[in-house]
Amino acid sequence: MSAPRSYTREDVVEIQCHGGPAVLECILSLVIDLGARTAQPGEFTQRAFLNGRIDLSQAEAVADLITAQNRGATVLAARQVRGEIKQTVRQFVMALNSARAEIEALIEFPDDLDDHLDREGLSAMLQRDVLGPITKLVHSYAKGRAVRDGYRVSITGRPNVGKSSLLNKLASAEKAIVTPIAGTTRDVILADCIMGTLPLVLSDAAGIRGSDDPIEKIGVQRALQCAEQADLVLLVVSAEEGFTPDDRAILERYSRLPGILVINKIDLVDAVDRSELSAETLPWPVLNVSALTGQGLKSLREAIVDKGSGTASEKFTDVLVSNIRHKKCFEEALMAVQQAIEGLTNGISEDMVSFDLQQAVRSLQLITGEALDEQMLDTIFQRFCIGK
Ligand SMILES: Nc1nc2c(ncn2[C@@H]2O[C@H](COP(=O)(O)OP(=O)(O)OP(=O)(O)O)[C@@H](O)[C@H]2O)c(=O)[nH]1
Ligand SMILES: [Mg+2]
Repeated sequence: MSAPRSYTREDVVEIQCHGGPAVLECILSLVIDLGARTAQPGEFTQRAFLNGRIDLSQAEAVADLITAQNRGATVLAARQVRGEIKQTVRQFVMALNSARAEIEALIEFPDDLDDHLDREGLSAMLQRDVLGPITKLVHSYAKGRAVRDGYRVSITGRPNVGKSSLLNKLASAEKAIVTPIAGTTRDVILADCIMGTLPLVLSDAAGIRGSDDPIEKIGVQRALQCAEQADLVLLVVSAEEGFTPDDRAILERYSRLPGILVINKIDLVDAVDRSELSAETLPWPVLNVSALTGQGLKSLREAIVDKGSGTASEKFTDVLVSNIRHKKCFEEALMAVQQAIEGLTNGISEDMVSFDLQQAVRSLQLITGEALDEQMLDTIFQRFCIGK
């Protein structure tokens, strides 16, 4: 394929052959003997970027597309490969540059302009065209991440309440070891599954309790951390033991997150005692299940899908940020724009305001790769596999 109409914009020769390993090996050593070398991870995409075929956000989306685990993630990555983030950034940069041009004109030719800088108008434009939309983009990350990586559902609770049993049932796979011994699970166990159309990552971990066992202690720490990062917490309690003060302590720890209180082992009791669970003290819905008999699991699945479908549904029309690096750059840009707006309002000198706007532009250009950081480039392209 002749340049520039190839993936890398360079001349490319593609050799097609029979796929057996011996034939491949022969051809590979032949071309290497003739002076070729094997590609670095992501080198083709990196060249495409360096030769201006795609911007950095598009290159990153290629990696996302390759690793996409579900349809929603594929759709999102494909939109970004087509340049959704690039175009969004371009609009912000244009607005910021036009604001800068207005200010710079005043700095350079103060006598040419009859009227002074329209600080109010400029600040209103920045709020409407830049600050508002970027704030929205930063907030979209929670959804973008859930679409890309799956909705994170963390199963937590005291030891022995049936967390691992529940994970196995929900994931329809024997992922975690189940025994009657309290403190069985130590590592965080992850299971990918799809409920309805919702892709999710279930996690099970050590039961939360104080322990002198050094291994269990680490397990509990990981468990706490895991639930902390969840999109949805399933707090499992035992119907047999009732809602204990330790259960309440765990609940209070996560009550600011979306959650469901799961009363497990209902096969062991005649009636579930909900006297400790008044609506005022409980931020979450309550469901009765038995991980042993499967009773109530259908409703639990429905409740999980219901909670998650707003966050992680496949249907999204707005631009979503799904890459943590992009989110950080947007946040930096946001801070700089905020500072510029404050400067405009508080009568700060024009050159300071212009500097803040320039900072915002730079943060945005880190997303597209127009502003560059060599180390960042290496990190990004190392994520790729060889040959991409
Ligand atoms: N009767 C009954 N027993 C259950 C149920 N769920 C779990 N069990 C039993 O309770 C015990 C503990 O189950 P696990 O799933 O290992 O509990 P866990 O919360 O993961 O425990 P740790 O990993 O130690 O924190 C096992 O003997 C399970 O068979 C249930 O719904 N009903
Ligand atoms: Mg367990």
